[in-house]
Amino acid sequence: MKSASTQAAPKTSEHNYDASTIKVLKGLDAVRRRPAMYIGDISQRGLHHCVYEVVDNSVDEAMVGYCDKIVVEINKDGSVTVTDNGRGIPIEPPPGEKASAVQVVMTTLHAGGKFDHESYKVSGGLHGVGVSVVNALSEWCWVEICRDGEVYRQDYDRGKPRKKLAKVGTRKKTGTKTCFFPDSEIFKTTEFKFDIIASRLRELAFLNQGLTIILKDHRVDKEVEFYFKGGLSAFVQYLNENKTAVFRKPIHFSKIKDDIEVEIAIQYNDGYSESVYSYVNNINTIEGGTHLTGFRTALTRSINSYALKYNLLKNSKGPKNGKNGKNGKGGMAMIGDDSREGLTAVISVRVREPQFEGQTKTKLGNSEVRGIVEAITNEHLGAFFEENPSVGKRIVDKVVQAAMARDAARKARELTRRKTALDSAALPGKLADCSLRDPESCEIYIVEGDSAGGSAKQGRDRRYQAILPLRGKILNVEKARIDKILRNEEIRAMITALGCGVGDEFNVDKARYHKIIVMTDADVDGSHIRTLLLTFLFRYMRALIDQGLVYIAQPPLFRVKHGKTEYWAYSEEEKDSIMKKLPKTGVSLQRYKGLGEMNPDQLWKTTMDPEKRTLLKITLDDAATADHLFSTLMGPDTAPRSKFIQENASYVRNLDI
Ligand code: 0RA
Repeated sequence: MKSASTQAAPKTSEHNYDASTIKVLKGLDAVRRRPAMYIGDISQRGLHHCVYEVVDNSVDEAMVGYCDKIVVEINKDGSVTVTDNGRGIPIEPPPGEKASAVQVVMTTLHAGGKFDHESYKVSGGLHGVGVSVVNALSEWCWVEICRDGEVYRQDYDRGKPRKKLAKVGTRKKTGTKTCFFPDSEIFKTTEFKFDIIASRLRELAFLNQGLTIILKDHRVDKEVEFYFKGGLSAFVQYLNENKTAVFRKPIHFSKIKDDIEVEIAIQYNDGYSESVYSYVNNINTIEGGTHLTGFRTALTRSINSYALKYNLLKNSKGPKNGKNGKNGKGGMAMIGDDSREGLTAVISVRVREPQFEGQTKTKLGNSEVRGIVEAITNEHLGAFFEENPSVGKRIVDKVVQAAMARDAARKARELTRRKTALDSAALPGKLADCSLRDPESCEIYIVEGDSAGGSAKQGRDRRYQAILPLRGKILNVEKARIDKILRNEEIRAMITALGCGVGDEFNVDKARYHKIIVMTDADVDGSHIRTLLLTFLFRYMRALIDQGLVYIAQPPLFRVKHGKTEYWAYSEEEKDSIMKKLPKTGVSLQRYKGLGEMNPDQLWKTTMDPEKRTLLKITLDDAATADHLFSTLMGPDTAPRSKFIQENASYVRNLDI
């Protein structure tokens, strides 16, 4: 990477070195020196972040009501074009500037300020760093603006304008078109993935009711259109698509109070897990925050008061007046968790100056938001239950069942505790633990099958690698409630080995290992077991995934032997390229179907040795898509599963690795 000082200054005006040019060069240089500071990382994630950054600007224009269509194109040459039908970025130089407003936006860090849209801008997190960052990290980039009947265009190389903004044509309509080609000097990969971009665009279309977003992939001639008349209602229906809803139409309301916009949609399903997604200014707040707290408090309270008012808890046989509280009428007691079993909801707020906190800066900190969300939710749910008593009763029924199951689960958990207390170190017998105790340096391999488990036990470095073999299939947690899940022996072994508890008692800080590595065979069964394990971790130990502690081992698919030399191939392509390089004679090829076919030494060398192995970290950039996927793959219905697998055969393969 070259620094600006070694390159000629661009001719952005007659005065090559005026103050604003120097500022621009310094800015570009800072971004190119430390790209990760601006876009998170320089891998696939950061690359796609660039697309989101450009799209966000068009979405901002949509949020203020001037744009209803955005087209994103992945071009044959690997560049991306984003087109909107908004007002177009202003042209006139801003006060005190010589360059066009377009140029200022495209070349100045955080050009916001004077151009502010008066919309909800983001402070913190990765979003909102500005399109100038994308420009700086692109080998080339151009913008075309249609405004006042003219078409204007400017081209850039690594963020520097080639020439001044120029008129290149005429057009009646208005809008902005931005095209960028990511710089391979910066990014580890420059290949855009259709599915990754599609997930984010779908999410944006759900969050911005009535906005049409089209994604076209010209590399393969593929196109999708996202437009949701129902907005957040459509979002929760999508999340519940493969589940059975308890009532048909989601409860959906929105209100603006003290300059804070709140929109919420709720629908229960007959399952047991909670799928609540919260957003601030279109950003998924994975760690929650004040908006989520306000919502939860109000939800529990509204259901509870409705149930009490109409005496709906009175005759239930649930836990009464236990340590979890009384309801004062002699009926059963419900707690917050009960009101969230089978709950699917999306909470979207728009806040002018959001404060993001937490480990991943995805937790809303603004305290004023809690009360506002709580008040709006209370008000709307209260009214809704009065007007829709049959839905209200169905929800209360659901919550009562959850409360009874909670009681059963508590008993099951106590049983687990008593039983494990009898064990020597309270750890499952089949766990081969490591000798070190510091979680930071310890890892656990969760291995499919006793025979592979045996090889792993012999092959490992026992100082820091623990092995937990699981026998056969584990329980599908999408189809079972927590009390049943807790009775499953394989799951119990996993819970005790990991050490961080489960459900209400889950505490990620207690994890005994900081790498949890799922190692299964490279066949259909193996991928099924892997999905089952990941579903369990996703539903019941989510923070492990959020904190990046969950990995997938990558055992080789082939061994190519040439004389005494062994080569390992982790994909068909790799095998072919190894075979091509070797003379035809004296080459033997072995395909590994299962981990059990490798001896301990081979397993160590290929899959477990930290010096040589590759681990795939499970990340959740897009929890809502993952949720939909897990419910598709693991839900009670087999039809959507086969449909999905047929339609996405290659995607499933990718997803599964
Ligand atoms: C500032 C002011 C105005 C429009 C925009 C920004 C704008 C920016 C982007 C970025 C991508 N698409 C965009 N569309 C609009 C409006 C100025 C006016 O016409 O009054």
